[in-house]
This record gives sequence, C-alpha cells and structure tokens, in this order.
Amino acid sequence: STDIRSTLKAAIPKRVEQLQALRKSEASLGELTVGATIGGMRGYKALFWQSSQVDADLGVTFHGKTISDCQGFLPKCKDELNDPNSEFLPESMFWFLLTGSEPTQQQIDTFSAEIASKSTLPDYLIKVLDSLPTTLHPMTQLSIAISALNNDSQFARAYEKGIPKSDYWEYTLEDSINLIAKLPGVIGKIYSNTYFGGKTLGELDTKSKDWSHNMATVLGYTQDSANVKNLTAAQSQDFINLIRLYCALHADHEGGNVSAHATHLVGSALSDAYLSYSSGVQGLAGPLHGLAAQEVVRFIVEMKKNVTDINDKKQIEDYLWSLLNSKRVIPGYGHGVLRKPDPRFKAMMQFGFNRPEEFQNDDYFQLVNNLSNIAPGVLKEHGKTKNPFPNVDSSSGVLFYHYGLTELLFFTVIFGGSRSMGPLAQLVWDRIYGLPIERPKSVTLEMLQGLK
Ligand code: CMX
Repeated sequence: STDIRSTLKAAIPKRVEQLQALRKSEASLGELTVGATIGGMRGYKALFWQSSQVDADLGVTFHGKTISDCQGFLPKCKDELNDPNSEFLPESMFWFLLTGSEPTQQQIDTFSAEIASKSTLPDYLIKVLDSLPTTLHPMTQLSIAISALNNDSQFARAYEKGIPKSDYWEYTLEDSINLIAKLPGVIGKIYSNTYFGGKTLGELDTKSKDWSHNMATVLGYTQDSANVKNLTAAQSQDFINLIRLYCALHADHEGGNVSAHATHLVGSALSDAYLSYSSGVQGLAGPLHGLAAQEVVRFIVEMKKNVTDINDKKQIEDYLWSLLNSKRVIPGYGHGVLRKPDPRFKAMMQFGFNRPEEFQNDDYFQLVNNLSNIAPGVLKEHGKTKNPFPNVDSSSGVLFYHYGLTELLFFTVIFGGSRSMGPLAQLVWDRIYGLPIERPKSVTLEMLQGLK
C-alpha cells in the first residue's frame, strides 16, 4: 500500500499536463462589472481551486462527491469499523482532497498514526501560548500559534538555502502535514489556558489515536469517569464523533471564502504553509465568516430567554423581526454562494436526530430546528438576503454546547482546526503547478466614474 506522498506523486503528471494545456487559453469566464468589483466580486470566476466546488443549489462537493457519498466511502477509525455511529475521519478527507483518490483503510490507518506521531507541541510554542493574556480571543491565540510554528518550516528553511521550484511542493506538503498534526495540541492548549488556568485536561496519544480523538481528549473529553466535563464514556465518544463529522465537513468550501482565499493569496507570495494558513485563520475570525458559529449560539441562548415557548411560531417570528428591525443580521442565515439550505447544516442536524436520547429534550437544538422552518419565511418577507436558508454555522454550535463545550468564543477555533485541510491541500497543488503570485489590478473611484 502506498503512502500519501507517493499517492500524490502518482497523481501529479496527468494533472500538470491538463493544467499546462490551459495556461494560454483565452476562453472567457465572464465579464467584469463595476457593480461586482465594488460588491465583493460576487460571481467572479477569478480563482482556481481544485478539490471542492460549491453549487448554489446542491452545496459543496469534494472532487465531485457529495457529503453523503463521502460519509459512505471515506475510511473511519480502524478500532470502530463495526460501530454505525462512528463517523469518517478528517484525515481521510485531507487525503481525498489532496490526492483526488479514495484512500484505503490501511492507508488511513498509517496516515492517522503518522499525524499522531507528529502531534507533540515544541517547547517554544508552549512558551508563546503561555505568555498570552487569557483575555485574548482564542482565534487570535490560534493564529499566533500557527504563525509561530513557522519556526519549524521546512519550506522556509530549504528556500533560504536555495531549492529548485520543482521541489517546493514536497516541503510544503511536509509543513502542511506537520501543521495539521499539531492543531489538536494547539487547540487543547488554548482551551486549557483560556478557561482552565492552564490545567492539562487530557493527554495526546501520539501512537494510536486519530486526530479528532486527540482533539477531543485535550479538550477534556476523556473516556474515564473523572473527566472535567462530567460526561459518560458514551457521551465523550459522541463528542469525538461530533469533532470528526464537523471537521471533515468544514475542511473545504471551494476557494472564494475568506479563509481559503486568504490562505491562497498569502501562499502565492511563497509564504510557507504556517504563515499562509494563519492568515486564513484571521479571516475565519470575522463575524460574517467563521465567527458566526459563536454568534449563532449567543443568539439562540438569548432567544430562548425571550420566548416562553420554543414551539410558538409567532413568538419566534416576532423575535426575528425585532432583530431585523434593529438592523442586525440573523446569525447562521444567508450565504455568499448558496441559494438553498446548506447540506452541511443538514448533516450536522442529522447527528442530533440520530441521537434522540441526547437531543429530543435539548431546547437549544429543538429551537435551531424550529428556526430553520420559520426564519426563511421571515427573511423572504424582509426581502434583502439572497439566501434565506440556514448555513452551516446554524447547527454546529448547539451540538458542541450540548456536550458541555459552552465557551462560545471557542467554537470558531475548532472550525480553524478543520479549515486547515482544504486550503493546505490546495497550497500544495499551487506549488506543484508553480502558480504565480496573485496580483490583480485595482481601480480608483475616478477610473470607475470615467466608465459611466
Ligand atoms: N440576516 C439579515 N440580513 C441579511 C442576512 C441575515 N442572515 N444575510 C444577508 N442579509 C442582508 C445583507 O446584510 C445585505 O444587506 P445590505 O444590502 O443592507 O448590506 C443583503 O441581505 C444582501 O446580502 P446577500 O447578498 O444575501 O449576502 P452576502 O453575500 O453579502 O453575505 C453573509 C453573506 C453570509 C455574510 C450574510 O448572509 C450574513 O451576514 N449572514 C449572517 C452571518 C453568517 O451566518 N455568516 C456565516 C456564513 C457562513 C460562513 O462563512 O461560515
């Protein structure tokens, strides 16, 4: 069985030849307009992104495969093959995004073990994290940690020595794997420093546990009864599966979203994987993008305080109108590209529906569900948003909340763990293809006026 490096290597010649054939193509991808240029470039097909695509109606596909396809064929944890509740692994998704081919169970077992073996944090990074004020937003801490890891960048080191352009991708791949491997430890450290006075909540298993298992453990979701979350072993196991599903589904969402685009843009200057992805994380920290995950839970908790019956449609509608009338957005609704309910939203809700014993009496979960039937009507009547349906951030936060991850500011950090996978897979391909620095032309107000 081949490993991730040789599987990728085998995929390179054909793809490079296909891209090469297009390099000088003058086929048009559409017109640029003044309105769209000052309107967030909506609709511009101006980016090349290989591994995923978002259709306005169908949502995301990964190399043409839907979420449920991926749930069917991507490998799970080797110890849980007969457990129907066990979700496929984010490392399987990374493999698939990167190589475009379906990994075997054995390949993922080996890759997962490699990631675990590289998960220990270097001492300097622990010092950096320990020196940060606990009042610093966890997303800022995450981007600082990822930037600091550039201390270990194999690409940056090799570039300084001088390497041929054709070798860039191999160093970028090593940096990407190392970065992904360190994220559970980084995320656990930020969590413990920010909310538990630096107390170790669980130990990384550098030998046999998968990436999500390790992330859950360092967040305190250990399988022993003495865990800080006071959960049963079965609930901790649910949480591991929640991390697996959440992180696999959030790994990539084509190239134009802020976190993916920022990573790609910064990477185009040949900044290494750490610097590139830390910019992606900074973009993810914006409330219109990844931070919406925290805003949704804040909003749901607040709404629950304001309605006496979570099944009363009128009360929910009134609450939504009060938000809209005070010129606030409904968090978790709308999307730059999608025009239907986000299939990731549905997959995350399904996680809750599959566990009625946990969720049928969870008012927040039920409120999110009720809201998904009520808010679209209100937003349509309001008439502004082009997509009145729930996006992915609508559902994920309340699931975390249910299992005792109640620190709202932290949700986007887990998103930041997940989103590394797609943009870093693309960054490796950017290097394989030798794509140039991104440098679009800008225009001034006077130039635009002159076009009228
Ligand atoms: N509630 C109220 N108004 C909304 C709205 C919402 N959920 N979504 C869009 N609108 C408004 C916009 O503010 C805009 O109003 P103005 O013309 O006054 O500026 C108008 O509808 C048109 O916007 P749009 O073209 O439909 O949406 P955009 O592509 O500009 O923005 C998004 C998309 C996601 C930023 C926006 O829908 C939004 O702010 N949603 C709430 C925040 C959110 O859930 N973000 C998470 C997105 C997923 C992710 O990236 O993680």
